[in-house]
Amino acid sequence: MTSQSIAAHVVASLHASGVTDFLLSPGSRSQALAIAAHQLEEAGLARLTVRLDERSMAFTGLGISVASKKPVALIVTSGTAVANLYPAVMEAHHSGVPLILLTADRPARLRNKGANQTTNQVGVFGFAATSFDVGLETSDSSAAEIAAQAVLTALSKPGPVQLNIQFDLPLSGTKPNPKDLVSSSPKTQPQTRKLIELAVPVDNHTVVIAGAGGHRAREFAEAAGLPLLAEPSSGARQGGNAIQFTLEAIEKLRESIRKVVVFGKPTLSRSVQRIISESSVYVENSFDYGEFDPYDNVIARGDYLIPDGKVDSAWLAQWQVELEVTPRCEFTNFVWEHSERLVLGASDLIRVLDATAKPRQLEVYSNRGLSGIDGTVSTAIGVAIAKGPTVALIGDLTLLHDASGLNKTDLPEFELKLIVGNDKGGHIFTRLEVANEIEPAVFDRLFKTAQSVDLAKLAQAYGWKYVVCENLDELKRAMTLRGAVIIDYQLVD
Ligand SMILES: Cc1ncc(C[n+]2csc(CCOP(=O)(O)OP(=O)(O)O)c2C)c(N)n1
Ligand SMILES: [Mg+2]
Repeated sequence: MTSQSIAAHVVASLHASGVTDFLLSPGSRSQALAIAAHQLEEAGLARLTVRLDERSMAFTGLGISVASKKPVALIVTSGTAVANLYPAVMEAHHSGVPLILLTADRPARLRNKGANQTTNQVGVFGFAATSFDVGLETSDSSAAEIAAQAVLTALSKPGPVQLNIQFDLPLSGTKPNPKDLVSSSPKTQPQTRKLIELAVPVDNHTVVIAGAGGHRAREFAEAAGLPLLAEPSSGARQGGNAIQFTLEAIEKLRESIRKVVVFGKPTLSRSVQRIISESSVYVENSFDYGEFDPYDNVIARGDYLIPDGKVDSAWLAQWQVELEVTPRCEFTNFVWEHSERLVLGASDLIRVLDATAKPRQLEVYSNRGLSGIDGTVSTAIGVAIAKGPTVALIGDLTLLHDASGLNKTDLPEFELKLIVGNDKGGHIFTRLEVANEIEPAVFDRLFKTAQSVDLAKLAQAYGWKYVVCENLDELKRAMTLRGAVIIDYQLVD
C-alpha cells in the first residue's frame, strides 16, 4: 500500500463508477492522485482539468457536473486548500450536485501536533458533505471499495462526498497505472427510485410555479391547461402556458389565486413567495434541491404530480398581460433570445428575466442552491468545457468576485461569452427597503459598492478578448466574437 497504489486504486474505482472528469489544484500531498488522474487521461479514459485556485476549480467542477449530469472528482492538497472548496460544496449540497472531494491529508498521527500544513480535515464540510477517512492502514482493495461507496453516496443523496486520504512518504511513484485497475474495480450503480404519484385537483384558481430544478412543471401545466410561472433557471419557461410578464400578471390576478403547484425551488421574487405563502400548496419532491415548505403550508407532496382534470382556457388567457419594457429589460431579453446555452449570475439581471423573459427553448444554468455571486465565472467555464459554446449573463460585481476564475492557464480551449451588465456596483440593492432608509452616500458605501476596475485591463491580463458595448447593435456585433470573450455592456438607468 504505497501512496501511489492507494491513489491509483481510488482513481480507477471512481472511473469504474462513472467519473470521467477529474479536476486538480496543484499541491504536494496530493501528488499521487495528480499522477493517477493524469495517467487515466493519457489512457483516454478521463479528462483532467487543472486550475490554480481551489475555489475556482471547485466551481468549474460544479459547472461540469451540472452540465454533463455526471459525478465529478476534485483533487486538492492538505490545509487551507481544502477550505477553498467550501463555497462550491455548499452550493452543491443545496442543489444536489454529486462532487467527490479528494482531500489529501497527512497521516493521522500528525494531527494536533503542530505539523506543517496539517489540520482536522475529516468532516470539515459539516452537514454539507458526507465524509470518509482513508487511513494509512487501508488496503488498496478497501480504498477502492470506499471510493465506489463515495460515488454511490454522492449519486443517491445527491450531493458532495469527501474522501479524505492520508498519504505518507514516499508521496508518489508511477506504478500502478489506474488504467490497468479499472476492469477489476468494484462497480456501483444507484438503485432506481420508486416514484410516488400524486393526482392534484386543479381549477381556475390554480397556478403552476417552477423554480430551479422544476423543469417538469411545463408538462404538468400544459396537461392541466394552467398558467405557468417559470423562473428562467427552471428549464420550464417554454411553451404556450408559460407567462412572459410574470410579476405584472401576479399583481393583476393576486385575488384570484388560491392554489399553487410547485416544482423545484423558487427563489427569485417576493411576489411568487407571497402567493406561495397565501395559497394551498402542492409540491413535487425535488431530489436535487430537497425539502420545499418555507411557509409550513404544503397540503400534499408526491414524487410525480399529475393533474386531476383540465381547466378551461379563459383562466390562462387572463394571464397574458402587456408591459412597457425598460432598457435593462431589452438588454436581458436580447441576451436570452440570442443564446442557446446560458449561465445566469445571481443578482438583478436574472430577476429582470424572471419578470419579463419571453418563453423559449434554451438550456439555462444558475447556482440557485444558495444564490451566491461567488464562482459564477468558474461555473460558466465548467459548463463551456463540458458542453461547448456558452453565454453567461452576470453583474459587474459578480465578475470581480470571481476574477481569479478568469485565469485560463492550462485550461482546455473553451467558447464562452461573459456578458457583464455593467451598472458599476450592486444594482439589486436599490430594490431593497434599505435604499429608502439611509442617506444615499451611506447606501452607496455599504451596499452599492460602485467599482471602478478597468475591465479592459483585467481581460487583457488574463488573455480574454474584450469589447465594450453601449447599445444593442454593438452587442449584436460582439456576439459574433469567438473564444473567451468579456463583453462589457454599459447599463445606465
Ligand atoms: C458570495 C456572496 N456574497 C454576497 C452576496 C450578496 N449579494 C447579492 S447580489 C450582490 C451584488 C451583485 O452586484 P452585481 O453582480 O453587479 O449585479 P447587479 O445587481 O448590479 O446586476 C451581492 C453582494 C451573495 N449573493 N453571494
Ligand atoms: Mg452591478
